Amino acid sequence: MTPPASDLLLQTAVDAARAAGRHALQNRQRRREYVERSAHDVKLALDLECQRVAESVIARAWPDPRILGEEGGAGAGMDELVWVIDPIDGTVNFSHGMPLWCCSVAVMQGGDTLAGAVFVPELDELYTAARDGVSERNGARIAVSDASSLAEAMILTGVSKHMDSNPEALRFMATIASRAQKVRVMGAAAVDICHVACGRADGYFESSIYLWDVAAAGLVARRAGGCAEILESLSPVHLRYLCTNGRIHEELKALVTSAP
Ligand code: LIP
Repeated sequence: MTPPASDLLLQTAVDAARAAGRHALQNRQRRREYVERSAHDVKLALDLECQRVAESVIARAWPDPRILGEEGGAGAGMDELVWVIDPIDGTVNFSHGMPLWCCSVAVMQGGDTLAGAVFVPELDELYTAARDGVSERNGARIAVSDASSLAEAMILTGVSKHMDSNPEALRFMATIASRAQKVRVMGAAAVDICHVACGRADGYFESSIYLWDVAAAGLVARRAGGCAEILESLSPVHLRYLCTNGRIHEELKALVTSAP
């Protein structure tokens, strides 16, 4: 199936991410209404509500959409459009009142992201890209940094919510920290990757992350001149993922793929 024009898809992704973000922001006082809690993660009533808000915006524009996201959804054939939603990426940040969290909406077909929007409500920043366009923040074009070695690079990373069964994130962090200028853990993968896209950071790596965390932001980074790739698929939606400004890509990739 030939996909619809990417500007139409992007507009829906923007509308859905903004609507979900507004809902979360307006209900910030309910940020500790937990649906589930585990040692290193939370699921909030607002995660579920924001997912429903995003889905209803998408369904108004594209009837009977296929949805895949942190809060559930069905698989789809290679040819079908799939809307990939993370209603609140950085849920733990959000639950503490930390402003680094976002709503991420991507539309994919056969493994390619056609358009994506990442809305960071508390910074009032909207990152967008379509696969045949440029990346923008609040309508202004953005570009990756020009750092050309790890020694001058700030690398963002994350600690898996499955820490207990998967402590390797800390080993990766130690390895990267020994070579980069600085390593930071900010707590919201999509925001991290958008920060690489606009040059505030030079790279992002996570050993255990999900498709809905990276689908929209990865396209934003690519269309801003960066390089984003799945290093390993741990399942169809569970990934080892690397995104950089392009210039440090091979150096960081060699480091994380040879890390003990
Ligand atoms: C979170 C990520 C974070 C990562 C966590 C988690 P959530 O997403 O964005 O950077 O380190 O493991 O996956 O669960 O808040 O959408």
